[in-house]
Amino acid sequence: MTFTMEQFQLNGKVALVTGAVHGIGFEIAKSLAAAGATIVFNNLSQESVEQAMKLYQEAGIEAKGYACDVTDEAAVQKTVQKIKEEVGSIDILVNNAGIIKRIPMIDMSAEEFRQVVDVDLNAPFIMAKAVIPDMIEKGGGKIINICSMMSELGRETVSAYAAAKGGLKMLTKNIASEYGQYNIQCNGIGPGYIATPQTAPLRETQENGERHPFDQFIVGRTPAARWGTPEDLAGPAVFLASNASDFVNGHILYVDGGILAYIGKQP
Ligand code: NAP
Ligand code: GCO
Repeated sequence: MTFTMEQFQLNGKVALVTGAVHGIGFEIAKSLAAAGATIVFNNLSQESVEQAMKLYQEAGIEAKGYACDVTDEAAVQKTVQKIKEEVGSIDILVNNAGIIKRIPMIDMSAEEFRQVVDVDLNAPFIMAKAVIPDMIEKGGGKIINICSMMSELGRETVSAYAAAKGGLKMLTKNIASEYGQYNIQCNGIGPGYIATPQTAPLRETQENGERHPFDQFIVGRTPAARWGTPEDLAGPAVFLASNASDFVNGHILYVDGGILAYIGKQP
């Protein structure tokens, strides 16, 4: 088929972005809306959903929010059914909700490790499982899993997060392998270091007024020489949600300003 810009349009599509009340999820939801999709989102509490509804309204987007814990399979099944009845069945799922606990591994309890794996790995499985049957029935769909630098790299204090995001990379490839025959594309976005509430503790100015050492470390480690912004993920998200990527499956698109390509500055 000859290429036209129409291939990037999402008109008539229903997109569910999990945890899209601020940060990366909110920006991805706005970009999908700008490309024509109808947006639904969820977050843990009704209060945060209502606050976010106002943000969407201010941005001129008619989004519908649901209070739902992505780790609770029964609640997810119920919410996906409710979305189908109230908005339409889901064409695009973005597994964005995530948590991190920065604790040295030998000080981390097994319960803390499980909590991270539950939100960052088990929940994308639960969410994908809930939407795939309708995608099969309607002849296709898009699943985008928000992975991480930690899908490829390790560092001190993030063992659970790295284990979960590494697992999410492989879940992505497996969904592509298992359901590609039904015209379902499952890909990942691997954001680099992005300025959001999740990374705020790594960017705080020190008591002595100096930059956080991690802030300097990341800027030096990134060929683009800056932190990413949630807006940096907008174009990649629209691409992976649209027909322009129909033969891209099981791929992780790293949006990292070049971190994974770079050996680091010589001393
Ligand atoms: P964020 O601002 O903390 O957003 C994460 C959202 O997920 C929050 O709204 C959070 O709810 C929600 N959430 C957490 N647990 C949930 C649950 N059980 N059910 C429903 N919602 C839940 O973080 P972000 O930086 O935008 O990150 C978004 C995604 O990108 C995450 O998967 C993260 O791991 C990934 N990521 C981030 C970076 C980065 O540098 N920032 C880089 C790579 C990947 P609350 O508002 O209630 O906390
Ligand atoms: C950390 C960070 C990271 C990022 C991100 C990188 O403590 O190292 O929070 O893990 O948020 O996922 O891609």
